Formats: sequence, C-alpha cells, structure tokens
Amino acid sequence: MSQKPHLLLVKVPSYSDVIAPPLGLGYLAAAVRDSARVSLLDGVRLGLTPKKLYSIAKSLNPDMVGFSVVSAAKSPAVQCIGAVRKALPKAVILAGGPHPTAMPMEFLAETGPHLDFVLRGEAEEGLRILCREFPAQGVQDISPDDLNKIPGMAAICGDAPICRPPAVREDINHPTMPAWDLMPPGQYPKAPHGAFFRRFPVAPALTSRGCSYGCGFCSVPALTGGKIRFRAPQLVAEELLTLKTRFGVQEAQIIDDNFTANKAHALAVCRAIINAGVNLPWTCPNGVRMENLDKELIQAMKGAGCYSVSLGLESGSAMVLNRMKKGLSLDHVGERVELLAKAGLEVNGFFILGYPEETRQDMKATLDFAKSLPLTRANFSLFTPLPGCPEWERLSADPAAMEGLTTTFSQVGYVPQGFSRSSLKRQQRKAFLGFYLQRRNAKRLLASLRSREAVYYFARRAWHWMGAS
Ligand code: B12
Repeated sequence: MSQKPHLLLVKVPSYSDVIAPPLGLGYLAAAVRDSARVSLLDGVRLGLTPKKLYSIAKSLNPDMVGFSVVSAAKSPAVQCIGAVRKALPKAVILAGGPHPTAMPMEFLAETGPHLDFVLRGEAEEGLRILCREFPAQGVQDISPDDLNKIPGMAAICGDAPICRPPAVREDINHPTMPAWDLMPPGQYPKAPHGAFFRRFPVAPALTSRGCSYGCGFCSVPALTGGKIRFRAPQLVAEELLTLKTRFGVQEAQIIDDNFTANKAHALAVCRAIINAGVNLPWTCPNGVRMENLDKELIQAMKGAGCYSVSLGLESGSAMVLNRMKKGLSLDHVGERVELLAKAGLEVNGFFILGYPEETRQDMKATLDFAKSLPLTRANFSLFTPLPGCPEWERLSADPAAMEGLTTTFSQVGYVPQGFSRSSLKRQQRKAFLGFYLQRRNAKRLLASLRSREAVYYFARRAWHWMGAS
C-alpha cells in the first residue's frame, strides 16, 4: 500500500482507581509514527464501552487496531475486540500488554477468530515491522515464516501455532519519549498513581524498565525477561522539561519498576534533573527497594525535587516475607524509614495481606509493624496471583487453590486457607482502620487532601479498597 496505514491503539477499559496516561501505548505510538498514522484511545479515561468503541472504530476506519490488556481487563478486552471485528471485518487486530504476554495462546483462544495475533513483551520493534513491511489490509498476506520473524509474535496459524518469547529491548533510549501529544496529561482527571499529589497536571515517566528481583507476587520479570535496562539520564531530564514547557505539567511521577535498584543510575538521574533546571516536584509512587536508599541518595532525590517515596514493605511477618522471596530483612526497615522521614520526605508503605499460608497472627504483625514506623500513609492490598508471577505458576499446579480465583481487582482475588472472602476483607478493613485511626496518621491523611476533586477521587478509591467484596 502506498499510503501510511492508520493504526488505532486502545487501552482496554477496566475499573481503575488510577486514571493516568498509558505510557506503553505512548511509547508504541512514538515508535511507529514514521511508518503509520496513529490514533490513541485511553478507554480507562474515556470510560469506553464496546458499543461506543464499535461506533468510533466505524467512523475512524483504521487499517490496524492494537489493544493493550492487563489481566484485570481480560473480559472487557474480549468484548471490545469482538466489537471492533464486527465494525471492521478486514482490519488487522492485535493485542499486547501484560495479560496477552503472560497467556498468549489462552487469550487468542478466548478471542477466537476476532484477534489476529498477540505481540508479547515490549512491542516497539514488532509493531514497527508490522506497520512498515506488511500491507495493512488482511493478515492472510503475511506468511507464517514472516510472522515467525517478528519479535514476541504469537498466532494460532492453523495447526502450526507460533509463540515466540516476550520481546525485551536492550536499548530503551529510542524512541526518546512517548507520543505525549496523543495523551496530554492536562486531559486527565485528578486521579494519578498514588492518589496524592501537590500540583496538577501530573505526568508519569520512566527512567528504567524491568526488575531483576524474583518476588513471588510480581509478574514483571516474566514480562520483561528479568533484566533491568536504563534510559540515559539526560533524556529523562529532557522529557521532564518538555512535559513542563509544552504540556504544562506541574508534577512528575517516576514509575519505574524499581527506581533505586541501581544507585549510580538514580544519582545520575537526579543530577541530570538539577543540571537541566527541570524544577518540578516529583514522587516515586511505585514501591522502590530500600537497599540503596542511603543518606547520599535520599539527599540527591530531595535536591532534585522528590517529596514522596513509596516502599514495598509487604509484610511485618518474617515467615511471610520469606515465603514471598522478597529478600528483605525487617531489621533494617525501621532505620531506613527514619532516614527518609528525617529528610522530610513523605513515606508510603505498601503491604500485602492474604498470602498463601499467612495467618491472622501474621496479619496482626503487619499492622503492628506498619503502626510502629514513621509512615505518612499505608496501603494494605489483598494478594492477587497474576498470570506470570511465580506464585501463580505454583498455585496453577493445584486446582483447589485456583478455584474461585479472579484477577479483576474489583473483588477478593484469592482466599488463603483458614479464611473466607468476607473474613479476609474484614482483616483488610481492620488494617486500614487500625492504621488510620491512629491520631498521627489520620491528621497526616487529612492534611494531604488538597482539593475537592482530590477528596472525591480519594473517597472513590477508599470505597473501592474497603468496600469491594
Ligand atoms: C506504572 C504501572 C501502573 C500505573 C500505570 C500508569 C501509567 N501511566 O502507565 C497504574 C497505577 C495506573 C497501574 C494500574 C494497574 N496496574 Co500496573 N503497573 C505499572 C508498572 C509498574 C509499569 C507499567 C509501565 O508503564 N511500563 C512501561 C511501559 C513502556 O510498558 P507497558 O505498559 O508494559 O507497555 C509495553 C508492553 O506491555 C507492550 N504493550 C502494551 N500495550 C500494548 C498494546 C499492543 C497492541 C501491543 C502490540 C503491545 C503492547 O508494548 C509496550 C511498549 O514496550 C507495571 C509493571 C511493568 N513493568 O509492566 C505494573 C503492572 C502492569 N500493573 C499491574 C496491575 C495488576 C495493575 C492493576 C490491575 C492494579 C490494581 N490494583 O488495580 C491496575 C490496572 C489498571 C488498568 N485498568 O490498566 C500488573 C499487571 C499484571 C497483569 N497480568 O495484568 C503489572 C505488570 C505489575 C505486576 N506487579 O505484576 N499500573
């Protein structure tokens, strides 16, 4: 075809208390722009339904449609893909993101003939090949041999299914930044990652991808090959400046899988931010690890504008931490949290309740531990095994353990022995209330709700966490 194909990228809608620009789709759009005309629909922000998507697809009439799917959005994804196939019988329809990456053949089977293929892992390269080298109408034109050459490809292909390993990019400096014009942060509601912010609009940014730890509850190593890769610090600083000057961004969030995994990189990013005169407040709302968070790094982060850090503390029980393969000793936690708090940073603790074999005593230990630390906030989530995480692999071998398991995050996903759904939920409520009914913590929480809209989104989030059954 002589003209550039029109590619429509869709973030599949599912309930989320966070509504933030979908970086993955932004990177894909930037990667293929020289060979395709790209449109982007953030279904979470727009509250997209399959019916609405059907009409939009009809009127835009793209040649290719790519869906980004997390496991929580699996069922809406199947419906959206069906709706688009009905609207556009000839379009190439593909999917990617965490869920199709972890379960490619199952997802292809569930979507039936509507989905042409899945690109597993980081799809910049694969999508570029598809846009550049193949005519956009009709996948029939692509031979199985050619399909097999595309990184991360998974397709049914008659009786010779193709299923390549997830693509992992070595060089993450290209494209230099996501296509921010297709997802301007100013269009997003005040519901960013982590709920709390000081200024708005807020934009997420990456300085690295991947994580080399092997925590039992996390699927990141399975999705990204377990290897951490870094962006050039200078590029990070330039992206933040662009966000500020072109898109009016007032605050940034570093959402790496593990920003502090490599101290030299984290220090270099802080230096680049200062040298470029970025001058934006920023936070780390994803859990970071504590090993490298010493005085030097904490001061550098603070000096570069960081005011809040979230820590993946997970549990106050050594037995549970061990089971999680977290590689974290409770002895050093207090000292590190003190260091952060003394430096004047907000410190948020992430805890998980309901891990396999966890008891009520372990949960009490977690609450007591959380209360003993000088935390600004704490979050107690219920363990949900995600496709690709080590605990999912282990539980899958036992049909009884998998019974009733859900990954929607709108209800209890997994119930360990000795609990029912409602008793587990009660433990979670007890933990939240136990923590926030401490005067010091209640005061801090109220002080950080800075606008009416922030109160609304916080209440929505609290209802979701405390109320869902
Ligand atoms: C930041 C983050 C968030 C942020 C997103 C903010 C933002 N601005 O992007 C927020 C807080 C919103 C979030 C929410 C949730 N998250 Co989250 N999140 C992440 C995190 C840490 C990084 C995501 C990211 O930006 N990666 C960098 C970009 C470049 O990569 P990417 O998005 O994966 O996109 C690449 C590929 O996946 C692929 N790709 C993506 N989409 C598509 C589409 C097509 C067509 C193709 C071909 C390829 C493709 O190509 C992209 C470019 O390389 C990941 C961990 C991780 N490393 O994946 C977890 C992760 C994705 N989240 C996870 C979960 C569970 C959730 C929630 C369900 C949690 C909850 N309790 O509600 C919600 C789901 C919300 C929703 N409806 O989507 C899981 C998903 C696992 C799974 N099997 O589904 C992950 C993997 C974490 C984990 N511990 O396992 N999350």
